[in-house]
Amino acid sequence: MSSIGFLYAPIGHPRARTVNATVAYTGLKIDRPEYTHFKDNNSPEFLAMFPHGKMPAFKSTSGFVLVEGAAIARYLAALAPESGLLPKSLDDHALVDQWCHLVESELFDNTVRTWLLCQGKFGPYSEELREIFTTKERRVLETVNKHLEDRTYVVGDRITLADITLANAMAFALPHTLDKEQRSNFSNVVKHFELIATEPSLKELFGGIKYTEKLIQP
Ligand SMILES: N[C@@H](CCC(=O)N[C@@H](CS)C(=O)NCC(=O)O)C(=O)O
Repeated sequence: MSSIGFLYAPIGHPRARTVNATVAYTGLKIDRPEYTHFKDNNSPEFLAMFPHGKMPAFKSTSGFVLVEGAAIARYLAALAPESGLLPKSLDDHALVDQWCHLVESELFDNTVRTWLLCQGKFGPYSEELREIFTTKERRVLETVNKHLEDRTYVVGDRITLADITLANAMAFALPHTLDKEQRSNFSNVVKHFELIATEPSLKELFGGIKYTEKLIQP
C-alpha cells in the first residue's frame, strides 16, 4: 500500500487522537512530516497549505488539503470502507455523524473548557463557569450512558467512528473530570472506553490513560 498523504497531527495530542486512531484502526499508510506544535503551524509553509494555522491537518499525495479533526477522520475512514468505521446504511451513517458531533461538541469541548479554566486560560478561575461546563459535560454523559445501557457499540454491532470519537473524549475526561464517583455514575461509558482501549490497533493510543482520583483543580 502506498502512502495516501501527509498528516500533521502529533500522536497522543487530544485534538489529534481521533484522527490518529482512525489511521491506526484502518491501517492506512500515511506520512507524518516532522512537526513541532505551536512552531510549525505558524510557519509560512504550513500557513500556505492550511491558512487557519491549526492541526490536525492533512494533505493528500495529489495535493487535496483538509483541516478539522472530525472531517479528516471521516475522510480517512471513507478511504478504508472495509474498516466499517462508516456504516453502509445511510441511517446508521447519519447516526455515526450524530454521535460524533454530539460527543465532540458537548463532551470533549466542555471537558477541555474545564481544563482550560483550571489552567487559567480563560482569566481568573470562576466556579460559575466551571458549573456551566460541568453541567453540560454531565448531561451528555448521562445521555450516552443511557444509550449504552443495552449496547456494546454506539451504533450497530461493531466499532465505528462514533466509538473512536467517544473514546477520545473519554481519554481526556478520565484523567481530569471523572473521579471515582463520576465513573460509577457513568459506568456504561467507562466500560465502553475500556473495550475500545483494548482493541489491538487502538491500545497504543487509549491503553495508557490514567484515571484520576480527584477532579481537576485550578
Ligand atoms: N476544531 C478543530 C480545532 C483544532 C485545534 O484547536 N487545534 C489546536 C490544538 S492545540 C491548534 O492547532 N492550535 C494552534 C494555534 O491555536 O495556534 C479540530 O477539531 O480539529
